Amino acid sequence: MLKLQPVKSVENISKEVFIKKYKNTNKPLVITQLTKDWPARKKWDIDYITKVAGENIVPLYDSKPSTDTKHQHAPATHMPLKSYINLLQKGEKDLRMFFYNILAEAPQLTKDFNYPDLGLKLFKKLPVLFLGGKNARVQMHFDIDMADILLCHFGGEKRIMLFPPEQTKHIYRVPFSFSSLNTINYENPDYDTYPALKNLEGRIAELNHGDVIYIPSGYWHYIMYDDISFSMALRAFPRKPKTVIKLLHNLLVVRTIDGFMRKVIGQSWNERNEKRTITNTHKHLNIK
Ligand SMILES: O=C(O)CCC(=O)C(=O)O
Repeated sequence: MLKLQPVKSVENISKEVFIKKYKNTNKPLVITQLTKDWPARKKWDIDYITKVAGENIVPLYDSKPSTDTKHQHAPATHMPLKSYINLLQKGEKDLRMFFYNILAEAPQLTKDFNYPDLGLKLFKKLPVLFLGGKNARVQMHFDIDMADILLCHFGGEKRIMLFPPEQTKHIYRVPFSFSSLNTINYENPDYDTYPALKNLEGRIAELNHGDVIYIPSGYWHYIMYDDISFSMALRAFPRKPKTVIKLLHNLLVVRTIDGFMRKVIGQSWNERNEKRTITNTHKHLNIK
């Protein structure tokens, strides 16, 4: 098992304490009662979402690595939300709804929550939903936009592993991507093949209906759905110059080079990056 400590959990927190102890120090936190007065806490479940947005055609993503010239974040398929939920209820676990903008696509839902004042400058145009089935997994990644995130969870349980940016050297980041090697099983790591994982240290949280987790900018996260459930992410874009530069670098340099090389050389670009992941990670590593 990986070295994982629980994420600290509180019922509520003042803005001042949140800024001092969590935002300024980049530490994750679960807040269980932040959504206490939101209508969403009473209303939001799978049936309600189906009632409100069931007819919407939604893009769905699978966990297969892109092995050709296609963009690595292209949707696998599209279908009405109600058909997708039907599939989940029959046991589908690979297809996930990802970064679905509810302000644009299901604006009725925006009446059911508010933007908490914790000292994060939350961007009100981008409340996005993530939905997955029982046993779905979200590959280890960090968010390209380097946002601070409040992930507000509804429905059943899910668990999330979190690793600060300083742990990147142990995580097998694939060059020109924002994810790690998708052959790694973080729940049952193969230390013979991936010895750097022995040095990896992170945190784990269990999220239940109504819980909110603060994911600081640049944190790696891996998500395990234990039930059909969904989360809404509220995000605050970076303001510190160093982090803004990282965001621009991710968007304009890393993503552009990757997109270009995939188009031009396709699968051999992917293979080259997978090999480099191992050599880069093992090169400087002092395995304990
Ligand atoms: O909860 C999920 O399914 C994914 C959330 C996520 O990866 C994110 O907010 O970046």
